[in-house]
Amino acid sequence: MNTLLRIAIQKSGRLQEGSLSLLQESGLLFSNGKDQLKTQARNFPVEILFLRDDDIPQYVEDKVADIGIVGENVFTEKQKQNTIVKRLDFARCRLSMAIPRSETYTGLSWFNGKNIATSYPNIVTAFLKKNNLTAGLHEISGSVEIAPGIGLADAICDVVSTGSTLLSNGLKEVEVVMNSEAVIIGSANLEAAKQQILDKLLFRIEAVQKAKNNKYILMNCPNEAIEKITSIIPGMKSPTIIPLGKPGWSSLHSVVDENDFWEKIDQLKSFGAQGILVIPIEKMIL
Ligand code: PRT
Ligand code: ZN
Repeated sequence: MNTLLRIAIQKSGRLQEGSLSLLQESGLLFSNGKDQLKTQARNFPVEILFLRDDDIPQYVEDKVADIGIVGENVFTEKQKQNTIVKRLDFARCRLSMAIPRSETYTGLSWFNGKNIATSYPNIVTAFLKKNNLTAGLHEISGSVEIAPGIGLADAICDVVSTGSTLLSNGLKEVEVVMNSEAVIIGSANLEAAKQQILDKLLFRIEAVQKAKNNKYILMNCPNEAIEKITSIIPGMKSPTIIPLGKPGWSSLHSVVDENDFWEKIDQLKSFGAQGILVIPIEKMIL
């Protein structure tokens, strides 16, 4: 039988959409029925398992799955023999300490002698230890934000994204314990055939990630501006320059980083560029 790389992803929840689109954008074709627990890609040697995110680190440690996609918060909390293979830049959030808004926060020592409700006992224990704090822990698996309001705890440690859940429960964020994003985790020693499949998949994922961070940019510019423009958007090797029908003008094509293209566009205009088009890139291989 041919070797398959087994990938565990979240069955439903905040990581599901990002995980599925990552695999699909990497060119994998597979069915994704609502009640399916596993599926095999039609065009790539991969089997996908749909699981609860909390179970994924254990499955990977036990080698039931070869790799898995989880939040870094879950990876850190579970303390399994896994490593982070790749950061995925989605499902960004933070794990934070929050206390009732009515409390005056006096700094970390505020937590001494307090009770903290959390679903992340290992991370909180390490955080308390690092800061020489002594506090009680109350482990609960969900709806952590209501714990102070119902008298179960003085403070919480939970995942925060926009902060609106904290706000609507009368809490305020006072310490960020860790930042998190979706990550691919893997067990240490993959057999060679599986490692080869993983390397192929990672190559594709990187091409998709690079493409997302870059845009294809085209513009018309006076020939005397070409050098200045090239210095700020050198592209992958150098820009493509095609003469226009209008003498003294060229069409210049290049690639620009998503994060600074607004700033660059202002510069380009000041150099005399006109008719600037910015187009998404689907895959990018350097
Ligand atoms: O069923 P299963 O166990 O698989 O899923 P789950 O319910 O345990 O996890 P899920 O789907 O809620 O989250 C999966 C992962 O998404 C988490 O482990 C984080 O890594 C990441 N993530 C990103 C988040 C959030 N953003 C987030 N906002 N996880 C949870 N939240 C919660 C937050 O705690 C709050 O209660 O969403 C609520 C809204 O957040 P605010 O701050 O925007 O109001
Ligand atoms: Zn979960």
